[in-house]
Amino acid sequence: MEEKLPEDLANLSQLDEQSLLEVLTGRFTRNLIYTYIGDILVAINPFKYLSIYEKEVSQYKCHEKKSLPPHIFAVADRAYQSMLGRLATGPKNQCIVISGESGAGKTESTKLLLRHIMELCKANSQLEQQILQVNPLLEAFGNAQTVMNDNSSRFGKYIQLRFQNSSVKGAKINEYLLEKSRVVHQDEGEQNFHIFYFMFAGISTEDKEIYGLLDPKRYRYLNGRFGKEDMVQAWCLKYAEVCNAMDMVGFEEQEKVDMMTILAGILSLGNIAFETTDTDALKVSEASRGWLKATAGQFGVQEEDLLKSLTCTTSVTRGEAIQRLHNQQQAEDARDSIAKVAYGRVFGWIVSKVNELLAPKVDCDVELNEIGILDIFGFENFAVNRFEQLCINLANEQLQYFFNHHIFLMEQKEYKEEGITWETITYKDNKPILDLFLTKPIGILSLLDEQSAFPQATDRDFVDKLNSKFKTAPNFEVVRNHTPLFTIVHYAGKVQYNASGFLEKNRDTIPANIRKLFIDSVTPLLSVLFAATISRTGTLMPRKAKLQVADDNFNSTRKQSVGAQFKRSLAVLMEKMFAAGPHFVRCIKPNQSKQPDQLDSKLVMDQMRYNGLMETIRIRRDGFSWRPKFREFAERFVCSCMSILNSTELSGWKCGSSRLFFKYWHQEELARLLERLGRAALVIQKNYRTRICRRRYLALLAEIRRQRQ
Ligand code: AOV
Ligand code: MG
Repeated sequence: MEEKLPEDLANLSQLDEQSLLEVLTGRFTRNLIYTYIGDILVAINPFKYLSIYEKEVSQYKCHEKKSLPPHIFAVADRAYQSMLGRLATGPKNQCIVISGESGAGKTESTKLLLRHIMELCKANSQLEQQILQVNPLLEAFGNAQTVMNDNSSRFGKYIQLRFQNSSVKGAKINEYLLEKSRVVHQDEGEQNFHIFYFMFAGISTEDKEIYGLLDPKRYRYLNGRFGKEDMVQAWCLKYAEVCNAMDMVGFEEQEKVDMMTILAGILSLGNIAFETTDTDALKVSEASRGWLKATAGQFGVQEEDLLKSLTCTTSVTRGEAIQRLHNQQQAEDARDSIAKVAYGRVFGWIVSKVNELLAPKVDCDVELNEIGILDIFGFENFAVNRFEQLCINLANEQLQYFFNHHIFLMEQKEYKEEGITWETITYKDNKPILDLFLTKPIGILSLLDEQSAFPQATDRDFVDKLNSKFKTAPNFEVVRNHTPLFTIVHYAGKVQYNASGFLEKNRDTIPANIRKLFIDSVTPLLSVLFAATISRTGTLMPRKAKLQVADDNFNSTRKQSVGAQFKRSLAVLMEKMFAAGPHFVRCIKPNQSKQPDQLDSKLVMDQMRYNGLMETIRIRRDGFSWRPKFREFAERFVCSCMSILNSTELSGWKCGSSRLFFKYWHQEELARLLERLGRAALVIQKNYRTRICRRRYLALLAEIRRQRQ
């Protein structure tokens, strides 16, 4: 069995798609969901609880890879040891990049990684608990049931753990593009954000009255549906967990009350309907007068003001306020946009609050190192794909590119530069797709911005523009249809997008009168949320902070479009990740029906192909994934490097013109050899670490060069 089901695919003797699939399937049926490709972890979602996260906690600590089966904890251990400089040379900051389609297991992996890193650094218990509580909190507000995943992340997040030496000092979350439209609309088989259901299930009858919450089935934004008994019980527990998390992280009681009231207000708002009168003016339907009153109460605003902001737009031209009356559709749009913006602001506020509370409390001259964990929304292809899916899939393209860049591009470029004999491994380069989105001046996002800037332009105009610009582009397909559709051939498959609503969602403007309405709210939280500005990367910034932060973080007075903001935040993220030591977890979804013990071969094969698994195995098997510069290497192993390099146990490494080329397993072997060379050697090494002795260094260079000839 061992022979047939290797733990490391880079050791496969026979390498073809079929045998690879057989290995993964064989392991999966034995509940072996984790498999290595060298230093990369492949994880197949088991869709059931496996008891592999208990005793393993104490095993995967500073362990040798070969000594234990593949595990997600091993990735955490490796990232942590690398950050401490125990394993390799290279940057101290680390990033763990988790990829895979929707429902493949990214978020669960993130939680396991986080848990294990906290275990490894033996965090002080309060900070550890706070950091661990961030997830249930963010999931309640940012996750929802979709057809692909019952707990689908509807936002992307990059969690950065900050360390001083080996102990954690704080954390910071960056969030990306919450799918706000879900608040007002959910497709068939999907739900609103979890928190709404948790709230109804968990809140006491008394509190329901205080917040003004009625029977959940009465709310249009919840599609008039609620859960069955067992569901409600589970949600009730979840609500308690969220409340507990808010307490642990450090939210104040009043803030929680305000927040719940705003959520209740959003639901009431959704029930306001409009009708035209005989005089063609618009009014709130008789049946929803009560909802209008309730909403005004919950939002802490005047009923007339709320009504006005729903039924007309006020614009200021040459100093004169001009009112334009809404038609029914416009009034409904205004209602929905208030709901979306209010929810979006609450979410943004939670994240900034978490960041404030978890910010490292250390002197500013203390050097902090970082482990970042990236958990975004996975690749999506629904029956109808909208602006949100376009952004989500773009983010996934970007991640795939990051993976390709590290694994194939950089590595093979160095072989060439350093004169290492190498047979090039080709891989599916998705740069053309990224360019299709991001290139200036004529990428999809720029075209969208251009069209969004014309008040009269329609979604159809946008698609017509795309069609004329990209009809010959390799990853774009024109769709002839009455509806504004277009198709993109993504790295993970073809997706047809429906552009209806693209311009509106990209502009995402809040009319001045709505903003004013909320700034004047007597609910302190609401007022603060709307007085806040949004930084260029999309993070919510309280107004007073503006003066303290460099201008660069801020918008100019003109608001950036959602697309432009997203593009920028992705660029910032990539810059950070490119500067860190990367660790990859590739999640695979075994079946579409979310069932345990079922593996759909075609589905898995598709993912293996678009992930480039075969190519990855080939490069890990034949290639050299650790390529320190001579100097880096010498600094790290200063006193013992020649004896190590000359050791008969270390074979298969090569020497380039300025770098050494090691296989992925060499790092561990070196660490072990170093250990064996004794404590004395280690002590000397430690002393020399910061300032390498020049004479030794030159001798080493000469020795390496001599060996190379
Ligand atoms: P995702 O993050 O990759 O999708 P999740 O991490 O939410 O996917 O996983 C989906 C579901 O699969 C979870 O709710 C669990 O029920 C199950 N699952 C995943 N990993 C494990 C595991 N290691 N052990 C047991 N069950 C697991 V999305 O957020 O939709 O892209 O946007
Ligand atoms: Mg997720």
